[in-house]
Amino acid sequence: MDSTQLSVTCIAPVNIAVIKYWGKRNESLILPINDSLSVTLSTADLCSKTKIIADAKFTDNVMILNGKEENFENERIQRCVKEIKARAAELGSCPKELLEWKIHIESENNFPTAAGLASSASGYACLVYSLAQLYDLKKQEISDIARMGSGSACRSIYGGFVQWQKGIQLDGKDSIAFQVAPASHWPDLHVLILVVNDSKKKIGSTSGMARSVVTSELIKYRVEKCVPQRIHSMTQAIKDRDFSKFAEVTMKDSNQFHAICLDTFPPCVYMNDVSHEIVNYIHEFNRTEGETKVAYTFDAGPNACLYLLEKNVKRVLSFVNHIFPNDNQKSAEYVRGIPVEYE
Ligand code: 2P0
Repeated sequence: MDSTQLSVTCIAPVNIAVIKYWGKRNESLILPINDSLSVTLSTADLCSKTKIIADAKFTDNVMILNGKEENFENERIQRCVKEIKARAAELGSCPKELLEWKIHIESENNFPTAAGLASSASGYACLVYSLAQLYDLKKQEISDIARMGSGSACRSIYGGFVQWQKGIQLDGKDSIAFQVAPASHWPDLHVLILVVNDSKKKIGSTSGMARSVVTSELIKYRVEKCVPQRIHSMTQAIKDRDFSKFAEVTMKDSNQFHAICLDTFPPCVYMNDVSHEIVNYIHEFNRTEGETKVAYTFDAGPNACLYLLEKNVKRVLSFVNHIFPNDNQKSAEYVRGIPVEYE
């Protein structure tokens, strides 16, 4: 190679699941017990940005996350870097000496951690995508490598509507994400995130789901009897742009996920009183409007993600502002997003 330095910069967006991933069958490879399905949001709204510099003169590998140095030996980072390099070496996709050079990684999110939104999905998707650019693995399947960083990250590798199939192989090679439909298929679908203030420290997703797998009875029922049908109904709802069906399945799956969290022992309590009020208000709103105009879904925290059609955004926003005026007592701010398509 002529040059002694190479650099790439990439961005990757957040995704919000409508059929939740909860539970692993293999902790170190991050293999899930059920399929999941999500919508990837626009990078203009919520995303991670990662710059990687490889330099023949660097003496150490360095990882800086949101301005703070991280331990490069972190198991998840190591798994991603090693796997990408192994594939590049096997395929001979880049010069051999490039694989020897140390790398400096700098990553940041364009949304505040205080917003309470999970950044591991966009963060690891961005890290793995950037590494794939650096080592010229552009046309290769990389969602299984992003998965080794954080399960939900594999879904952020693709835009639009994305399914993560759990796979059946022990090595996880078939536990990958794929696009169900591009964002352009349903451009008027919007997302509104209500950031619910909450000071309580929640149990992290990784340990919460591990506890659910061991202690919850309901999780077995969900995996066997509910998720396969839901994936089927959700895929059909997306294909038909059937908002009412999409909303019903989204809300039922969120509720069942949180029921499993409560069936976990000791329980994982992620939703708070404001979250439950939002649920009640939305059902009441849909009932009085005479049709389902909004769907809620909650991840491992109290924030509500609302799915709705563009024509109803104004009406729903005025409803949200009416029930949660910004009085600092019981406030819900919002972030708006749309599904995104990207290369
Ligand atoms: C999801 N969540 O499908 C579900 C819904 C949270 C609730 O994916 O251990 O941070 O890194 O694989 O990916 C959060 O799980 O967990 C998650 P690890 P991750 O979006």
